[in-house]
Amino acid sequence: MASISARGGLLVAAATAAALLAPAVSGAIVARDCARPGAACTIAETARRAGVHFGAIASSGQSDAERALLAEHFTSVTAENAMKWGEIAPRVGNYGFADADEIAAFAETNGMRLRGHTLAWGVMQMPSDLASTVAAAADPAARMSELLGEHFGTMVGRYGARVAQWDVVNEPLEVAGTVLAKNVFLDALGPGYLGLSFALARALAPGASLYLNEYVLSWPSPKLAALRTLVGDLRAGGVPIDGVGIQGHFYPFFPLPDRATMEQELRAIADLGVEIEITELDVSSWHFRDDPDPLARQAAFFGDVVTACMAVPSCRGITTWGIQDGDSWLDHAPPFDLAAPNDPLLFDRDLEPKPAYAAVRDAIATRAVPFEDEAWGVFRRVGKLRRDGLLRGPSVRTARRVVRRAAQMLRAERFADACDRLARGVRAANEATGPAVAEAAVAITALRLGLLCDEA
Ligand code: 9MR
Repeated sequence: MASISARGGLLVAAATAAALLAPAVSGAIVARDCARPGAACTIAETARRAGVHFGAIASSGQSDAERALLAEHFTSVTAENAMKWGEIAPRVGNYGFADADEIAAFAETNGMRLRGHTLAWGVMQMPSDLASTVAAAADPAARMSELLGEHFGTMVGRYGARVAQWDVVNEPLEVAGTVLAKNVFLDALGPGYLGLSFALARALAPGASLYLNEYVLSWPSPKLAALRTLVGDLRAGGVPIDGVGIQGHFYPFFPLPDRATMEQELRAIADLGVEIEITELDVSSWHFRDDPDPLARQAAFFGDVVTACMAVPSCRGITTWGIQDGDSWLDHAPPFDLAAPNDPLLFDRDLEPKPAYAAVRDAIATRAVPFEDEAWGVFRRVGKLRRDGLLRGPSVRTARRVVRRAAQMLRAERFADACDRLARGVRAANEATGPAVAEAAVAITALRLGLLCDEA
């Protein structure tokens, strides 16, 4: 069912403004319907149309060409390392912001969402003197709370205006276990470090989405049940967890789950009432090493992961943990380096899209509403407004007729013709009378905006 409400307030506001003007009919319409499988759209274009995010990581070592791919094909950025506590402050309080600043500026310049990764990760990449500083304090728990508060305050103070989503806590559970991982925060504060971290983040970043990010969840396992219990209990206790990040590293040497299983797992977490994202997706080619067409198999698996996410309404985004195969952590981290080259990403070493790219794009497209369906929705809406007596006059008939014609044009991929009809539809709606004139004009204008009718 078509809906323009999903497009968000900004677009509707823009449509309202545009509806006041008589729309110009453009001669050079380039719109493609990204909701169609096989459309000539980038992943980023398709993701925007589907209302989801598709991201990748940024690091200071990336080339200009890699950054160009990031900006063109992705909608969201996560700093691979630069925002981790020990990377940005190798010693407690000793901050060097250059790399994180650069990545935040890159995201902003390119209109991309920024995920903040990560505020509290107690296992790796911490300031080298964090544990000793806390241990030396007269009251280690108080000192750790204070340091967490200072660190969160520093990070949210500097990046909060740009970070839409924070991985507040990363990997709180043991690798494949059901208990909290032993770490510097648990040592000092006990399990209460989780509640404290989210409460701090909420107070500092009231508008951001707060995530708990966890790994080794992609297979049915007791860890998944433990995560559900953990998140459920924390939320029941008032801890402000908005979302759960499922990392989605499909390492070599571990079996791959099937699509139905992945979907079940995502639903099991979404059923807690949280939003979810797949935050660190990569798929080692090791899995397909004996296949006659490894790239096709890898593409099919990527498609399955993304399809599973798209099938679960609370699954709002996906981030791949890298851009191109030549730059993946898997090739350097034991034991996964034994499978190098893992080639786990969407672009190859020549920065060309792999078959997985199109598989991902088409899977995302399943959540986008085709323009044609949207046009039929507008057609029905205008009809209802007329029946309800809210839209009156002879031009209503014209508006309905041209919108119906536009829907037919869209089915035939005659975008310029559809834009032309929709422009007439806006004019006709504006010539009607009754309290719903603006609503009808906005609905038709919103469709024109989605189609990029006025862009060359
Ligand atoms: O990709 C990151 C790699 O460069 C670092 O050496 C590594 C150190 O821990 O962290 C990698 O990113 C991890 C992420 O921050 C959290 N989930 C697991 C990721 C892969 O190890």
